[in-house]
Amino acid sequence: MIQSTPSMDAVTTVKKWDRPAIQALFDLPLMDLMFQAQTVHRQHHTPNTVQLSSLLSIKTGACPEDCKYCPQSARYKTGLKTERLMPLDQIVAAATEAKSNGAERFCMGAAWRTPKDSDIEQVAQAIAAVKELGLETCATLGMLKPDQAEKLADAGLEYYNHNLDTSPEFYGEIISTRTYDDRLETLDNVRQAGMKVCCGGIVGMGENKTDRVGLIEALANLEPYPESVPINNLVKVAGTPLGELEEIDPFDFVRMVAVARITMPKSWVRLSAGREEMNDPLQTLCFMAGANSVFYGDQLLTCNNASIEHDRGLFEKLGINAS
Ligand code: SAM
Ligand code: DTB
Ligand code: SF4
Repeated sequence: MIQSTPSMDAVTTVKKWDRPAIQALFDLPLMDLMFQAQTVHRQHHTPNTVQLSSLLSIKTGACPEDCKYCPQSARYKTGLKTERLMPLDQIVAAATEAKSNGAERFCMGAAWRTPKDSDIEQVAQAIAAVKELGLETCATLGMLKPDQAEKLADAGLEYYNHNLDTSPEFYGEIISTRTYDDRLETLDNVRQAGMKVCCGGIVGMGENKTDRVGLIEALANLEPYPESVPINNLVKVAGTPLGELEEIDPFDFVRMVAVARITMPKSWVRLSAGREEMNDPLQTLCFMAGANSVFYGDQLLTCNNASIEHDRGLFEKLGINAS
């Protein structure tokens, strides 16, 4: 649905999705929204198929940023054991195991504000080694400068994950140590280097419904929109400022997935953090809403994920092909 008004036609930056159009999707009766999302999904993707991506924290904790949701920030006492950059052989061993468990993509995450150039050299080696195993590669290492993005692309990195997290107006309530524009700049550097963008956000951080509209607006109007869109349900970690928040209405989470699917029809929409806390019917609604990728493996970065055994059982029950 291309939105345009006479005044917008006059400028070059015509928005593909404006807030009223996105809000109208959120306001649909749930069955109508689900029908539209499933229809769009089937126009662009193989039905009953979910992509599996495994995560590994290659540098854990002691992060200087203050993201209020994150157990890895040095500012919060979460009891997390910090770890320096993981040696190459351990990364390769974890990737080998992920592949043998059935993962197609392998994502390496590091608790950095921004990597040092020496870190980039080491991660570049890991990327090349993981690619050699026949896995798709993804990394999330914090903010990147243009030359760092180029080095990662040269090493064979296919996707870079860097989330906008929430709407521009709510963002300041969650993070003060880097701006929305900083994030957009990194995303631009990733694009310029020729990599695919994995960019999404977190639901359940105390944002209001308009903030979810604002996040979708920011994502869907990126040029081009991200190839991969992780929708995380906040994992409430004790010791973080958001550790005691109330659960959001599960149908609101499903709506977020459906609106992401409709507004970014060709993307992988990834049902990301928070699946361990979701029951099977809720996850099933998310797949119906167009989620077609999950993080697979017993751990996310530092938090538990739905177990491999449980996921295999769920996919079997639903007739989902997963790889
Ligand atoms: N430090 C890098 C950065 O922030 O870009 C990479 C790692 S960071 C942990 C990757 C993403 O994980 C964050 O952008 C956030 O969206 C997500 N995340 C972190 N903690 C989370 C939590 N408790 N619940 C849900 N998602 C979370
Ligand atoms: C994303 O959007 N979600 C993943 C991935 N990108 C790197 C991370 C979720 C982290 C959840 C908290 C943890 O395990 O530390
Ligand atoms: Fe650091 Fe990333 Fe966690 Fe923010 S989300 S505190 S940048 S590891």
